[in-house]
Amino acid sequence: MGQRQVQTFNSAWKFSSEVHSERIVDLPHTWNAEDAFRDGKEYFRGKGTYSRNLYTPQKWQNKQVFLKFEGSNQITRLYVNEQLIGEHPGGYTGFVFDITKALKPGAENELKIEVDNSHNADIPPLDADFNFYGGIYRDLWLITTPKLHFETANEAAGNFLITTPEVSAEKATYKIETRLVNSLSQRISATIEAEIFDPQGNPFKILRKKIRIAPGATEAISFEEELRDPQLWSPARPQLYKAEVRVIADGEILDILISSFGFRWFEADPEKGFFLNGIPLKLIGANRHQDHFGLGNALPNRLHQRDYEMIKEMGANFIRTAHYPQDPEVYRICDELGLLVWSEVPVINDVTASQAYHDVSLRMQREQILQFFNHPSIIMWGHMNEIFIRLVFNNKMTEPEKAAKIKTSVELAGKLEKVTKELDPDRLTVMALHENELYNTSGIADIPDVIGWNLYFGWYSPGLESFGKFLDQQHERYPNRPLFISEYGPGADVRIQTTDPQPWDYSEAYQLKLHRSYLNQVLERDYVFGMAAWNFADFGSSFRQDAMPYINQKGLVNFDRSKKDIYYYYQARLLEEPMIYVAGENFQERYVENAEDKVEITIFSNASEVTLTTSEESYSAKTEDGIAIFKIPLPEGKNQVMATAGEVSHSRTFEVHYRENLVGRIGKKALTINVGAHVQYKDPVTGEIWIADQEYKEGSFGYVGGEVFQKDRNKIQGTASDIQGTENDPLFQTMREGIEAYKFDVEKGNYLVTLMFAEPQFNASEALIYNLSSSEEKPEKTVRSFDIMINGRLVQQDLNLARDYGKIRAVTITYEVQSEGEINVEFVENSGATLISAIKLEKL
Ligand code: GCB
Repeated sequence: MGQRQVQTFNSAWKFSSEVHSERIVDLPHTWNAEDAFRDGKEYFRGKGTYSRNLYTPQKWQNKQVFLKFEGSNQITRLYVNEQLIGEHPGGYTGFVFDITKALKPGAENELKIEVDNSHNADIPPLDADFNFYGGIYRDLWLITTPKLHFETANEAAGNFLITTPEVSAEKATYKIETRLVNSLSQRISATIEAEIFDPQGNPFKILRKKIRIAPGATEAISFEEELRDPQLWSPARPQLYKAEVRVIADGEILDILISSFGFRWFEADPEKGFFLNGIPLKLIGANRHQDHFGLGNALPNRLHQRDYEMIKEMGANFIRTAHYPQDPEVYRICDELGLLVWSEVPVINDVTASQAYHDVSLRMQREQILQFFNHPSIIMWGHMNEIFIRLVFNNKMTEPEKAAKIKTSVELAGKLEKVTKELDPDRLTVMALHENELYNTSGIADIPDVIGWNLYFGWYSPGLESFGKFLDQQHERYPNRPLFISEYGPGADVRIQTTDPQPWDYSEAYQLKLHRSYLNQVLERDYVFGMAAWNFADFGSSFRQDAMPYINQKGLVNFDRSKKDIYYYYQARLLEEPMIYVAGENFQERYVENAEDKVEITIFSNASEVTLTTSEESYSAKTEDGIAIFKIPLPEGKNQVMATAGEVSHSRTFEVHYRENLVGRIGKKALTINVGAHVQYKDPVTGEIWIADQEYKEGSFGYVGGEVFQKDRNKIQGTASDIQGTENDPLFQTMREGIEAYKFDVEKGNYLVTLMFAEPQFNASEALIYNLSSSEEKPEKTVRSFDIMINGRLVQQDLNLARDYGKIRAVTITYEVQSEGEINVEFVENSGATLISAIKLEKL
């Protein structure tokens, strides 16, 4: 047994800040778990203070005492007994402080940790599409060691390095590098041992070196060995070796460190793609952010593990820890599960020319590499993401300013590349680019080994098919560049459903359409060595205004990790074991015209043919790209269907409604319509389904006149603004403008008519930078006023939404109506165009 003692130091810290009164918290902790989703861009960015006492027993006098942070965002300052011990810039890598000298033995010692997440021009990221949650959001460790010990307070955060410079199926070499520190006041002789265990846990080698080390000195001791027939690490067989290094003096083991490692080799060929251990392997997976619903970035390890388990269960073999190094647990679990990793530092969107910014970026890269070096799962070190995106969209910068910015960005990329290769010549370097020629013309794309393209064709730029064309052009122009698709994906909100998906409608169906197309286009091209969906899960981004404000909804799973349909689609494309899934977890309520109109049911399966059975019939269909679509007649009411392929089956109940019968049933069930939208929307609180809109036809219901409202983005319907005063943003974001009437052919009786509106015209103070299209917001329309008549009676005169309620605010008005046999809601314009977002009709 060594004498090093390692324990978490997470419990019962006193926390306070300018905006938080003193309270006791446990780590991991962030102070932004709530306000980033309530206040948007105004979430608290400032200084938080954690304090507590540490009692140090007398016997600690012959120990070294360290505090190890796994991550704390973003500047951390540690004080012990009011003495400043040190400061660490950067929120995503670990660091260790040696606090031995500041401690009073046999006494209470005051610890104070200041953490500051204010914007800081010297620390990356300067800006990015995610939240910079403040706090000590990963585990904190208290470590005591004997005076003679392995180096702990360094950029490696105490890690020792295991390199595997040569690996083949027949033999491998491995090198173990340790650093020993003598904090004693005399010279001492010691033996350093390294013992190696095979993946089955059997010890098979002990290496030894003797050393004499001077007081106060730090010595590097390394071992190099060869091994026959290594048991290789791969996603299919993630076999891990283990190394234990020990310091022995006077026959006593003083210190021990342990690390897993593995043997594998790989290459990314610009023509043929990726090879692992000599075997071709297309890399398919996702990016992953580290935050979670309700918790911000302060996750218990179990939730980190669960994400990667879900990624593996999806059939993926790859993950990009976008956009920053993640919890140490992440790399450990990826080693164990067999996921290949691209890990990167958060140099994103913009850089400054300041020396300090460059230094911190380089330091982050050194820390990430040294801390996570031994993980066989990691194959690529990333060092920049879309570094020119701010510049490209900045119309205030002069040309010389732009040129200077480009120059410093290219210089920094060069420096990052150099540091990375010096520390780790055996892995690939990579950077992620957005769709812009500047990366080529500036030369920055020539710096790393491989290029990742973040491509949003079919979303920010038009045309799903443009994706493959773009890749072919790049490949032709730069045939020696291995290409990877580092991001792709549309926003998708499970409340929004349709069988007629369109770009920007946020439907799950459009998410399926886009991912399917991208998968096909990548699989057709050997030279693209892999792809990572954006993003594994929905994540917090305070400036976003999507279907859900402050959330980037491009996840394959929701922010709480409940699965979207697309997750199962990937299983159908990637899993080898038989799978089948009836899509539509959130699309169980189906509205079709009548008995002749068919219900569309989508099945995901990796079988070539699947069967769908209803209570009446059985149908079969071939799958294409993992999908079989059945269009079948179903009676109104609940219908259970079962999909089968060989041994596997899955069933789901769909509730079918015929639109032609809806007005006749208003007495039993209110009719709720998502006016101006081709999608249906489910309010998760009331359970109401706001059905897709339709034109009026006799005996039924629908709109008369007007057009679907289009605000921005290539004539995409609706607005993506955050509608105030509602959680049902999508319902208010789509609308019909210039509408003349909304009619229902109902029977005589008393009704409630609810009209819902939002004034969409306002000038967004900041355009969404990720909108890569060139369309501008239309100028503000100042006045919109209209009257509303129901069955010929004026119920609302001069409704001016902006004046009476404010812009982009949800407005709901319910009117009591007596009807002799129809309901006719007329909209009469005074100035500007009439407008309505949703309508609900209930019978009393
Ligand atoms: C990107 C960025 C990523 C964003 C994503 C998006 O290209 O690299 O950070 O979150 O686009 O959703 O717009």
